[in-house]
Amino acid sequence: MTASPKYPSRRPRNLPALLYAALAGILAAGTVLAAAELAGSFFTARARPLIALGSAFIDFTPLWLKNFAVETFGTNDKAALFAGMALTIAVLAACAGILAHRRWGLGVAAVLIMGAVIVACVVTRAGASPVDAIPTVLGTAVGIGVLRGLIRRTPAAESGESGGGRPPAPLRNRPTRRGFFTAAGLTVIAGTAAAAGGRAIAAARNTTASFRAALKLPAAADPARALPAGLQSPVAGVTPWLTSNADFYRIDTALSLPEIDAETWELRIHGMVEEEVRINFAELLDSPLVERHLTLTCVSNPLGGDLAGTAKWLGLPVRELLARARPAADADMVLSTSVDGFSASTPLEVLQDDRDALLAVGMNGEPLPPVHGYPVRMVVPGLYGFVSATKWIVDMEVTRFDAQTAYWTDRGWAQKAPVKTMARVEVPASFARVPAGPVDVGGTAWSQQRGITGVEVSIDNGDWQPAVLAAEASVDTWRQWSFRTDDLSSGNHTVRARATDPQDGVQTGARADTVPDGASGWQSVQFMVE
Ligand SMILES: Nc1nc2c(c(=O)[nH]1)N[C@H]1C(S)=C(S)[C@@H](COP(=O)(O)O)O[C@H]1N2
Ligand SMILES: [Mo]
Repeated sequence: MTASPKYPSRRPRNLPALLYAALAGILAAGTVLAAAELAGSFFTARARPLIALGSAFIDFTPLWLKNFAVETFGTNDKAALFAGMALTIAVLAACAGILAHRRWGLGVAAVLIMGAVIVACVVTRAGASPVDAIPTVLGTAVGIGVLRGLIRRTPAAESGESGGGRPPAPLRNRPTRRGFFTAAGLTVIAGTAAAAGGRAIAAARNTTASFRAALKLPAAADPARALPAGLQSPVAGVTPWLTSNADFYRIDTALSLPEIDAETWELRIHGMVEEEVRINFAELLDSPLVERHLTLTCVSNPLGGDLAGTAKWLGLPVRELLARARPAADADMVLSTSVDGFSASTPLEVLQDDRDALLAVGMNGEPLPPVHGYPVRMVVPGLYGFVSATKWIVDMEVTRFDAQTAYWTDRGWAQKAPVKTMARVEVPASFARVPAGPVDVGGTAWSQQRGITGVEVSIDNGDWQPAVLAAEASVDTWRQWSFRTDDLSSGNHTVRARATDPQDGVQTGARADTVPDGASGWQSVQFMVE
C-alpha cells in the first residue's frame, strides 16, 4: 500500500480516529432511540420509535428478502428483522459519526435527517397523531448532545489534527483514549437505563392487562349448539378437536403486541354507507352476541401444516353492524384495519349473508387473548385469515375492490381467498417408525362453509379407500377422521389423504404453492414399519 503523498503522516493516526468517530455515531444513534423510548413511555405505544421504525423497515423490505427471511428464520423472522434493522442503523450512524468528525455541521445534519426519518415513520403509522413525534424530537436533541460530547473527546485530536469542523476542545482538556471510553461507557449505561426505564414505565402505565383480567364477558344471546359426541378421531396423537387459546396458531405482522385500552376502543364503520356507525366496547358487549365454533385457517399453511385452529368465538355478527350503516348498492368490499395498520379486504356479501361472520370479543370463554386481537377482532367462516380475520380492529370502511387494496393483496396475495378443501394426515407423523401389523392413520380435514362429507386414504399409491369420519359440529368447523390399514410389510410406506366436500367434490390433487390463494394438493406422509 502506498502512503498518500499529500498527507504522509496523517494516515496511520487518522484511521483509528475514524473508528472513534464511527463509534460516537453509533452511540449517538442508540441514545436517540433510548431517549425517545423513555420519553415515549409517557405517551401512547405509537409514540415509541423502535416499533414504528421496525414496521417501516418491514414495509420497505423487498418481497424476495422478506420471503427469504421467513424461509430461513421461520418464526424467528421478527428477531432477524430487528437484527437487520439494528445493523442498518449502526452502519448509517457510523457514517454520521465520521461526517461529524470531519465537519460537525454535516454530522448534525445527518442526525437531524435520521431524526426526521424516524418522525416520518412514527406519524405516518395508523392511529398516530403529530404529538407522537415529540419523543423522537427530544431523543434527537439528546443524541446530538451526546454526539458532540463524544466527538470532542475523540483522542485522535492528540495528533494536533483539527478534525475539520468539529467543535474545538479546550487545550487543557486534550482528549484521551480513557476520556473517550469513560464518556462512551457512561453513554451506554445511561442509554440502557433510559430504554429499560421507558419499558418499565410503559408497562406500569399499561392498564389494559388489568382491565382484561377483570373483564367478565356477557353470556351469549344465541349460545353455541351443544357439541355432538365423537368429534375426536379415535387415533391417538390426532390434534385435539377444540384448540386451546394457548395452542392456537398465531400469525400477524405486529412487531410488538398492540395494546388497546378497551375502555376507549371504538370501531368506526364508514365509507360507502348511508349512515356512519360508531360502536364502543361497552355497547358491543351490550349487543345480542352469538357464540359459534369456527375453524380459522391461514393461507400460508403448507400441506400438512398446523396454521389452523378451532375455537368457540363470542361476538356480534358483522351483518348487524352493516345493517345499521346501510352500505351503498355499488359497494362490494369491506376494508377492515387494525390499530397497527394491518388491513384485510373482505367481500361485502360474505359479511352480509347468513354465515356467522363475527366481530369477536371472546375466544373459548375468555376475553380475546392479546395475541389473538384483544379487545375485538373479526372471524369469518370460509375465508382465509388474511382477507377476513383482522385482529385489534378499529376501522371498517365500506368500499369497492377496484378502489382500495389491503395489506397482503398489495404484496402479491389474492384479493379473494375462500378456504380450499384440505385433508391433513397427522398420524403417523412424517418418518415415524411404527410397529408391524395394521397401522392407524388419522387426521383432520376442513372445508369451511361447505363441510366435509368424505375423506379417502391411499397407501403406497394404491386405491383410494374411505376413512371413517368423526362427528361433524358444523360445516364451519374441521372434521376428524381415522383409517386402519391392512398388515403392512416392514419397510417404508407412504400414506396420502384427500377430502370431499359436498359442493366441489373431491379435493384437487393439483399441487399449488401457498401464494397467492392457498396451498392445494394431496399431502403425502412417509413412515416406516418395523
Ligand atoms: N391486525 C392483524 N390482524 C391479522 C393479521 C395481522 O397480521 N394483523 N394476520 C391475519 C392472518 S394472515 C391470519 S391467518 C389470522 C391469524 O389469527 P390468529 O393469530 O389469531 O391465529 O389473523 C389475521 N389478522
Ligand atoms: Mo394468514
